[in-house]
Amino acid sequence: MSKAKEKTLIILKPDAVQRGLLGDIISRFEKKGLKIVGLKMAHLDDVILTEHYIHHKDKPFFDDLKKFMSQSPVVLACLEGVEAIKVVRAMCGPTSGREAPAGTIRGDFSISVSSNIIHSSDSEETAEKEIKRFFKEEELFSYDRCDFSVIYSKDEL
Ligand code: IDP
Ligand code: MG
Repeated sequence: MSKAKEKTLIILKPDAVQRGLLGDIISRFEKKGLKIVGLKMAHLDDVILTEHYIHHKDKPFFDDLKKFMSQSPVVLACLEGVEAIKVVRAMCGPTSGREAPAGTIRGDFSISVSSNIIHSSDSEETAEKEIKRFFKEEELFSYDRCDFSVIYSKDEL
């Protein structure tokens, strides 16, 4: 597989939708050089949120987190690029918007630990699972971006 084909999942959470930040955030990923290979809006229900956050089921914030994530639709995207998982996590910043450095998405747009704008996959294993959880095969696209020859050097592709 080409190095530039690594895929990760992001969820623009209800606070990003409510606050009209979708365009600003998606634009950052496009400008970085990540390719959007899947994009849609969905209202997540309790079943899928329980599955998605199952590793937090014993945390005191579990129920509130699910409530927050289902209070409005979210936007889901699958992004592709060299080391996409690590790059996107770094662009999002650490969990707390108060700790996240300026220049990161959470650092620039959030002052909360829970309402922190965006989710992104944290490892190859999670990315694979999460992409399958939220996207059907036919909702993911393979295409060339005409600027990739200047975004990457030849040996990176
Ligand atoms: P991450 O999104 O940075 O990977 P996780 O620890 O996996 O952070 O937590 C998942 C989500 O749960 C966070 O993005 C945030 O919305 C929420 N969350 C995490 N820790 C807390 C907390 O201490 N209080 C309230 N909500 C939290
Ligand atoms: Mg996490």
